[in-house]
Amino acid sequence: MQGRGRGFRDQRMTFTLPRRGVLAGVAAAALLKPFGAGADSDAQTTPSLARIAARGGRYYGAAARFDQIEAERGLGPALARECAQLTPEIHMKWDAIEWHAGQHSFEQADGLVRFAREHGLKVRGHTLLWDQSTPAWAKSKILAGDWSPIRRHFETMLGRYGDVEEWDVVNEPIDTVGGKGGLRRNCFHRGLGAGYVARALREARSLAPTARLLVNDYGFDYDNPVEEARRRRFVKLLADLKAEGAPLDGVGVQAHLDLSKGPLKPEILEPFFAKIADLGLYAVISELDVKEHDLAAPLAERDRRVADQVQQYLDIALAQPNVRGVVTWGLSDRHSWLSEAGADPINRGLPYDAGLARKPMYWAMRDSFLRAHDG
Ligand code: 9MR
Repeated sequence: MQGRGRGFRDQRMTFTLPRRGVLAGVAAAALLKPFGAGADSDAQTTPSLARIAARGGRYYGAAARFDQIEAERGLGPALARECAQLTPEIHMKWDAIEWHAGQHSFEQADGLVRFAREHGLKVRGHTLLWDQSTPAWAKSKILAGDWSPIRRHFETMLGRYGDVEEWDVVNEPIDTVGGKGGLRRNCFHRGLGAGYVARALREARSLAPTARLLVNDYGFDYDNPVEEARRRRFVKLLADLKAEGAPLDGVGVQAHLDLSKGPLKPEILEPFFAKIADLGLYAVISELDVKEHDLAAPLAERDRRVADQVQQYLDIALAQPNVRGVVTWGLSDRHSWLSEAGADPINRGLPYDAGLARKPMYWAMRDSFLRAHDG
């Protein structure tokens, strides 16, 4: 999937914004700016998403790539302005760090960490264990029952990035369709058994005594049988981990929203977050974005649908005291994983458009934070 997201087309168009607070006029002006045209004129005066989120003790962050920050004028300043935190979209994954056994490539991860530090941003660790980003050499050892590559990888990452306060330790362990007992048949499960999640948490804790340790997964958002089963199995996994004393602090709820999946329902989502809270865990909305359903609809309508979905989701999520942060999976549509290379039109499921102007999803997020925090 790497290298996608280049389907850039100038999207400067005029349309009527839905009401988005007092800044709607400013937003309309921002929508007309081309990518890299410099800061929006209001950028210095409008509180950023990070500052608005911080009013409720929460953080706002975005997934980012150092190569894109270097290549795209305007992206770095926008990230630095809006975010309190960056999640490396790919650079801290095992295959990005150690494609060949013992040969480490830290340049991109270090670059992102340096950029974050220079701008006073935190970094979320993403992700220590994910089947899809495990290099082939490590997979074959793990499949043979060997834990030692995991231990060494954790030592490397938690040692080098000791400043990181929050780690996705295990990514995407749930699979209620093709899994075994609802757990994904990944290399860890197949080689090491279902106990790998707890063992990974313990290993991480031994190397990072003060970091917050999370399990991160997707597919919990909608009212359908598959996602209902996924919610149940996820909560059971969390309960089992807590019951056996595994050092788990929180969960990442990815929230890759999808407009083809129907309405979001408070009666589905609220109990889900409440069950997580009952286990003494906090939650981060860790990869928020929206996959569009009808890319042929008029632009204003597309943006309205995306913004409405985000607003509905965040109004529910931010009413939960245990939701501590929101991360969008990228800042600008130009770099979204949802737009394959050359896609035309591109998906518009992030707060900034491809020209790096704020769009209705941005104002929806802002309004949800304000409603949750200021009443
Ligand atoms: O957005 C990421 C994409 O650029 C990478 O090619 C891919 C593989 O490393 O990972 C994508 O991010 C995924 C995240 O790490 C875990 N949840 C699903 C995300 C989208 O696939």
